[in-house]
Amino acid sequence: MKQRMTLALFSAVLLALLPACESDTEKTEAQGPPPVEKVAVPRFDRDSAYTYVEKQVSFGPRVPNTDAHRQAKNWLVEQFESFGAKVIEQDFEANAYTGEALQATNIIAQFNPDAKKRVLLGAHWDSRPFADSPLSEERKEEPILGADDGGSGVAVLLEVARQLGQHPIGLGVDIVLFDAEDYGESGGNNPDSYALGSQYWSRNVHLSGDQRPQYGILLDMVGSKGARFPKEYFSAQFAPRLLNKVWKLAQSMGYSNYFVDAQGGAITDDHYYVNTIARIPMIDIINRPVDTQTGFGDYWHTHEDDMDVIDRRTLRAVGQVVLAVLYREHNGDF
Ligand code: AHN
Ligand code: ZN
Repeated sequence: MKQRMTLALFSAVLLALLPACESDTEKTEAQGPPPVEKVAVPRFDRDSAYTYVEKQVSFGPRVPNTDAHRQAKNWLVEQFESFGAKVIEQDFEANAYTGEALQATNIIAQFNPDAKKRVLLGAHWDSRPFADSPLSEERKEEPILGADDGGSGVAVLLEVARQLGQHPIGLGVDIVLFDAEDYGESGGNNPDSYALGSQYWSRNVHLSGDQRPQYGILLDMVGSKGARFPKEYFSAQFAPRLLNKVWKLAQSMGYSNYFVDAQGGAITDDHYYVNTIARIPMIDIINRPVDTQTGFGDYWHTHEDDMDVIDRRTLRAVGQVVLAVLYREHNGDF
């Protein structure tokens, strides 16, 4: 008798509790997924980014099929892994316009590899095998250090990755360091001889379906003193809304001296192939000074492209804008 009473009481309590649980589930279902935990935009450490340029340059020119290239690759992979990223080495053989077969690797660092909503960030990690700018006067057959041309974009993305490791967000981020970007034929008649890594990646995207990145940002020559980033032509053609949003954000952060309100010329850079082959809208942040003979910095494709051209303030401006895009995107404020 006593036992039956207890059971009845127990059932009554259970019944009283059940509807409460049910209505709780109904509530969350009606409201959709829980709101994301907002995360403040971390501070981009320009000194850290600067040391990442120095380290790359210390290997020597990062030209495919050389020891410096292999050593730099191993170091880059280690760095990303130490920041908690999942790293994919996408190896491929590239046919250079010279006839050489290049052993090349796109280095892919993923944060939140299972997340659906993803953003792509890119830069090229190789450096040019010749110093063949029309302004170049010495050792034109020798490879360049590429502190800015290659090194700066990679350094900014390494520091962004370090911050992502320290201040986690739910957004999926795919950092792709393209190889064999700068092994192309000078003169402008053979643009497809450049950007071999991004052409390969765009035909072999490491993600599919609902995981494909929604948009991308490419960094190329983002570290020199007084750099100027007009709105590059293909970026304006393929990703006009993203381009204007990023420039507006940069200007609101006080970086209008770098992110100028001006139309820039077309550059067949890595983003061109990501846009046309992978069909992911991607913009290019690239230094285009006003009054130079080449349209790039005077150090471009010369041996002057060393640590002396690098300015921490430029690295910071670009890095802080990239971080603002990612964390605002995560927070729903971009
Ligand atoms: C062309 O010159 C056709 N594209 C490569 C742009 C570049 C060279 N970026 C860095 N170095
Ligand atoms: Zn170059």
